[in-house]
Amino acid sequence: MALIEPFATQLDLQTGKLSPVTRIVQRRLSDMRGMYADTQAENQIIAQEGDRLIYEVYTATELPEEEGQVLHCTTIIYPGKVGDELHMTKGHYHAKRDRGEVYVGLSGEGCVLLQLEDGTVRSVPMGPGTAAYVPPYWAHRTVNTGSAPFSFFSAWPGDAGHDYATIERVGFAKIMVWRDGKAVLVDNPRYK
Ligand code: S6P
Ligand code: ZN
Repeated sequence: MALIEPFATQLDLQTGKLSPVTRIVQRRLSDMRGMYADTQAENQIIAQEGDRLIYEVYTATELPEEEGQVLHCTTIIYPGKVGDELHMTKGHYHAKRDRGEVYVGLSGEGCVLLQLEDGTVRSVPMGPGTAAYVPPYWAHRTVNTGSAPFSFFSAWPGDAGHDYATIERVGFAKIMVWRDGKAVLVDNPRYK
């Protein structure tokens, strides 16, 4: 296993940004084609306002993706909706399904949606200071349920890996939508 020098990273608790930063991944609406339930709304946003920035992932230091390392980063999800569905991450299973993760809320309001392969879904609300546990076997996707950016810190085992393809294919059985002035979890009409 690689021997890493100890180091610290500065976390901005207001914005969720890390410094120094070596990699910022930006996910725009076009990177998530087909993930929001309302495809018409998705196409309309891209045609009328352009390719909206949905979320960013800040990584301070590239660590080897191997057993024993603890990978970590922050995510900032900007507020907004596609149709009535709230801005969210793509979501994934870990390639090694028996690897868990911890999320710590920094700013804004949101939730983590979790799903087992049999379609069981759970929703865990998050805000500043919430430590949410993502147990092994659960796919996870985070959602901004507020009107400000929602940011959180995450840490997971170095050998977990990421399986995006399964969620791209089947989706989540529930989606978080804005109805009557609040965020509610409803059945996903496009869940396969
Ligand atoms: C990694 C962890 C998070 C997400 C990030 C973006 O295991 O769960 O750091 O990568 O929140 O979400 P996604 O679904 O695009 O990776
Ligand atoms: Zn993960």
